[in-house]
Amino acid sequence: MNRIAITPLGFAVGAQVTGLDLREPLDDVSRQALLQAWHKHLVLVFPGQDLDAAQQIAFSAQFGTLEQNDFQPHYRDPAHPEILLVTNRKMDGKPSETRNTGRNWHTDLSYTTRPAKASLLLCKEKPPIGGDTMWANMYLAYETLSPKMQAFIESLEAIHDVSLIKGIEQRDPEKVADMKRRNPPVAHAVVKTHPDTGRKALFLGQRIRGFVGFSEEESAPILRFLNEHATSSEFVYRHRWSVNDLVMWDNRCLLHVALPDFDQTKTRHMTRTSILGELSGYYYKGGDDLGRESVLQAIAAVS
Ligand SMILES: O=C(O)CCC(=O)C(=O)O
Ligand SMILES: [Fe+2]
Repeated sequence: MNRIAITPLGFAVGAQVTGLDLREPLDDVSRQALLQAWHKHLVLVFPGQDLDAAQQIAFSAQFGTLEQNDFQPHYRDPAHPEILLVTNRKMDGKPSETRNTGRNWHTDLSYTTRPAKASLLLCKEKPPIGGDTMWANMYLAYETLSPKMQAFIESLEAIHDVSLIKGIEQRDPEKVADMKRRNPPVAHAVVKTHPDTGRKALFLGQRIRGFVGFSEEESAPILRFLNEHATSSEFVYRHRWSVNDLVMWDNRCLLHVALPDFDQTKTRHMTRTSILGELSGYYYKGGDDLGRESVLQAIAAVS
């Protein structure tokens, strides 16, 4: 019989889970205990889990249907489409395309109409210092806004754009063009209700180009305020990886960012699985936002 121990790691986010061998299937009691801890702590860290690709896939699949990474097919493990390689190991003799994955605050696959429900990232190799990842609690970010601001953003929709992935311009232009073709901009509500907990959370990040119906000039300061607030240090947990840490997080109530705080000549190799989320949002065709220039022209026309 497994003896699960759950120890909080941060004030706002994060708990460590020991007492489980993730190579073994979960029994119902353990699965329920994990889900309960996950809904409470949002990020679960399982240290000492030396899983191969098939074992990571099998563990992840106990929480839902796995993403096959069709949104970003160039970066998956050729032998296992469920595994995305987040690595700075050279691939085919060239610098890896995913060496700078996750360098701005984001939710996985927010630029699609099916943002990931969860992601599970396993550390296979890491530099001696740094290469940390941070997560921010979007329930607290929402709940600590004033009632007036909550009311203001209730109907706000943000336009998520794959081309705002930080460092995307350093990737192979042909692959990037293909990513953009596959992923036209998508509008998502800024406030979403978590389907399991019923709590409201902010759905934000730095891959947003503005708000539907707002001009760029109007959007920018609102977005900056909301992102700064959402990633305040009170809401953040910063994880220092050890090899064989598996970290499972809930994308529906978190933002995360991968820090470049390490010697890039040292290997950092991570494998990620993601769980399919619910369909949400819509492809944004644009056109209904009035730019500042057009407003000024409209005024000139009537005055
Ligand atoms: O490499 C990391 O620490 C996280 C990268 C990332 O954003 C992800 O795998 O979703
Ligand atoms: Fe990510």
